[in-house]
Amino acid sequence: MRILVLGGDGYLGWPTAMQLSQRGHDVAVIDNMARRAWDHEFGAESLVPICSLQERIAVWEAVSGKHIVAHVGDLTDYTFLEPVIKEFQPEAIVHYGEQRAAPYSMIDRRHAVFTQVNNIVGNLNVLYAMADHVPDCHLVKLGTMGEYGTPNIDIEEGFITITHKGRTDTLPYPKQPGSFYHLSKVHDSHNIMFCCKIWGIRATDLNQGVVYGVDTEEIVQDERLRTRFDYDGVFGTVLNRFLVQAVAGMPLTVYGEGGQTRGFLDVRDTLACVELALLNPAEKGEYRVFNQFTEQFSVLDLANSVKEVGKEFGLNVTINNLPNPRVEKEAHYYNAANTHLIDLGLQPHYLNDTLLESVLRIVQRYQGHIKESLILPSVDWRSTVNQPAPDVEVTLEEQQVGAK
Ligand code: NAD
Ligand code: USQ
Repeated sequence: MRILVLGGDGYLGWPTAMQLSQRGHDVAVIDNMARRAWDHEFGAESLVPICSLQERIAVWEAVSGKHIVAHVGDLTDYTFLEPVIKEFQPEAIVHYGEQRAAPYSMIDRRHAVFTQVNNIVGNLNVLYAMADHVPDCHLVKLGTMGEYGTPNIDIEEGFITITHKGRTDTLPYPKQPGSFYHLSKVHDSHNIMFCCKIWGIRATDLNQGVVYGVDTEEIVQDERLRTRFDYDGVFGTVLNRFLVQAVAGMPLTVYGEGGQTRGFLDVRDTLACVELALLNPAEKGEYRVFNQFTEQFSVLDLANSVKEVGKEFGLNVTINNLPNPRVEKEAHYYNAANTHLIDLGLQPHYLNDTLLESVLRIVQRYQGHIKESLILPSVDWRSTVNQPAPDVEVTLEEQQVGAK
């Protein structure tokens, strides 16, 4: 299959591109390297050093004999995107290429606007290019479990059947996202569903939970193939952050009570789910939603697991319940369905001590790179308004170009 991976330089996009090319697919990737530039705003970087996309592609070719084609450009720029899609004629597009951090989107107005423009316009451009040039292509779009929020009823996979005043219909599941980033994914979902309806596009929206882990079958073949590993207070996700904090000897940063419960999955299962969606495409005109996670944990559950495993490493791990910088429920009902991918054959890698130990070992290898100043949360949901305006209004793109 000819597969175009959008966001192919990112945490998930790069290992996905390698795995799909290993499986014999013809793979091209698009990325504008924005994720690397966003690090310059905070003086952050991936804990695990990562080579440039071009170097990783060259190493992958030497290791596997497989060639991945890279296109460096911005999805929001249709003059860049359209010819790539027109010429490559993808049979499937895996779309990871968005700004994905909730805290980044809550810094201030500029970051909120940037996140929504980047994500929604990029996604809309992809939909137009598909309709114009590859109408049979299957879009596999990464959405998020956070689109649903934390309702006091079971979460279904995208749709819910409701009887109201004696009439029954199956409708999109209500969305109550918790950040401008998560909202951008809701807006994407609506646009995709609409385009499936009006143009007959086929699409799978993967509502993914929080991903953890560092190793995939392909990555472990050469240290230069490693994917990024974020631990800072803006881009780091919770379990990856706790593992770094444990090694750094810093208390685990549980926000508030720690009863926040989310769906989680191993990075290897992200790749497996995407492959299952690709091999079992949506019908023409079909918009379907799979909830992509394998287990549910509360933040406190995770902190306690890291504390236990830390003991085996001789680490004295402590937990600090910080005032929650986010506006979210800290104790709530949470029960989400995730049967569609299991029905397609997903065999999950469940979180266990062996996995935690293997990530801890990688973190220990790069312990010297940990910047402790980046660990505490720096973005508060309540103070995203009334931020001092810059003297001269520059766009984030201009600021990032300046930082490079
Ligand atoms: P990432 O930030 O590491 O990778 C995203 C990549 O997209 C980056 O390399 C970035 O440069 C690129 N990109 C962003 N905007 C672009 C644009 N306009 N044009 C071209 N390239 C652009 O993120 P990730 O962790 O790999 O996540 C990938 C996707 O999966 C995201 O859409 C995210 O919302 C979703 N997701 C991630 C997680 C997680 O825990 N990491 C969980 C659920 C969903
Ligand atoms: N949390 C802590 N301490 C920390 C970091 C986070 O208690 O040090 C808490 C948060 O308050 C939140 C939960 O852990 O309740 C998850 O936070 P996170 O930063 O790990 O994940 P989130 O902001 O939800 O975003 C991540 C990815 C995003 C993806 C989402 C899936 O960055 O791209 O969409 O996970 S989901 O959570 O299902 O929406």
